Amino acid sequence: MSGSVSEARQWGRLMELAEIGAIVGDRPEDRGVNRPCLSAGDRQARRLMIGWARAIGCAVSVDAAANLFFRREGSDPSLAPVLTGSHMDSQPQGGRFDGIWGVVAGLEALCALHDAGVATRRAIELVAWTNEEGGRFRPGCTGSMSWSGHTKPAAFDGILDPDGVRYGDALAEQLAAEADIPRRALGGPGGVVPHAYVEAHIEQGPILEAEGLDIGVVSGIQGSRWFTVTLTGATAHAGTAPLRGRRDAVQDMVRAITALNALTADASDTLRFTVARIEVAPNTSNSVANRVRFTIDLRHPDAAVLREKGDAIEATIRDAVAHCGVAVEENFHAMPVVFDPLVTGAVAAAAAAEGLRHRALPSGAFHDAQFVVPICPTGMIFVPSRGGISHNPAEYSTPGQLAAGARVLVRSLASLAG
Ligand code: HGY
Ligand code: MN
Ligand code: MN
Repeated sequence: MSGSVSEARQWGRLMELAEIGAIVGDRPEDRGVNRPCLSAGDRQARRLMIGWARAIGCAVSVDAAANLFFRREGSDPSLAPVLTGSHMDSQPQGGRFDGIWGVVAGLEALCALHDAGVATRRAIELVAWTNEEGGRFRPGCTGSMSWSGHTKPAAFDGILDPDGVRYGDALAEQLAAEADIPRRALGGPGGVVPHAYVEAHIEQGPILEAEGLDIGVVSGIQGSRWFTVTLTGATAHAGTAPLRGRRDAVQDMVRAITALNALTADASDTLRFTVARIEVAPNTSNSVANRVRFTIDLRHPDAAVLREKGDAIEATIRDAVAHCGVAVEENFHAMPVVFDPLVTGAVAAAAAAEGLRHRALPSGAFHDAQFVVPICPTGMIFVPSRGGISHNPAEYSTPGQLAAGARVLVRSLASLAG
């Protein structure tokens, strides 16, 4: 039935979805998307998916976290379903494939099974997780963390986006706009536990392309910790206030980041330390900044290193800051995970059956799969990213690479679903 995967149908759908929130990157040929979660564009894209899924008889449902599910029945309803999926939201300067390909590939797999007239014993469900990126509302993976019981959904309600919109209100707006779609219970302990979960995703790194490979059999995901740091000083006149008495939040941010660079220095270039979102107040050129808020994204595959370095962040900042008040809040902590041989084995066998060059590969990016691991056997499929570029409109994978990924996905799902 992998022969029923249609490269043209999958690519056509991806390009149609890429029109929603379309943006152009640094070069005219870099066509990306800015499609935040829980937005009108997100709902428009979801309606496209709903139409395509209903056309092959899938049942559609949405849970209280606005995770969107498409279900293809199996021959034995008493068996737990196999789950596949990814996310439809993008970074503000996102690409046309991060997340959304995994959802479209899951639909392509269901269409291939439908076209081939293949019945699986287990139902297969496709999910579009809410807010994987954390681009609009920090942190990411709020949909899969709610579904898996990792975090109580209400814990996210007070998060504000850059325009001051509450997550809880944006979620309510999404659920109201999709009131016509049947509801389903949140998953995890309270709901139906899937038999297995497979997520197809672009690699977002350079390895598959550099090694001339077609498929990554993802072995696991490194750990991530996110922090928000707030420095509070005193504003003053840039022309009249002597330097010695200032409580300059920007200068203290520089001191703090310099000290954090030393804390996280790693000659092996394994650790990932990123400061990329900075808010300054009053943000005028001739008033000393009295408040700075900046984010920290810290990652490492070894839980002990992640713990040691992450736990040292607050003290490092307090020691480095000279004049300002310091507040450090940790708002995301995803432990490193190792995927289950039941799924990695199915993916490797599927790639081999398709005659595709493949290897085991860890993920540097986090994914919703990270939060499904404690619920059921979980794994992922990677396809190459051109130049390893992602979170950038220049992100690209070819129609053929994505079709090969969909063929491996449908084979993996069919074998796991019997
Ligand atoms: O940041 C990440 O790792 C994911 O791509 N959102
Ligand atoms: Mn992603
Ligand atoms: Mn991403």
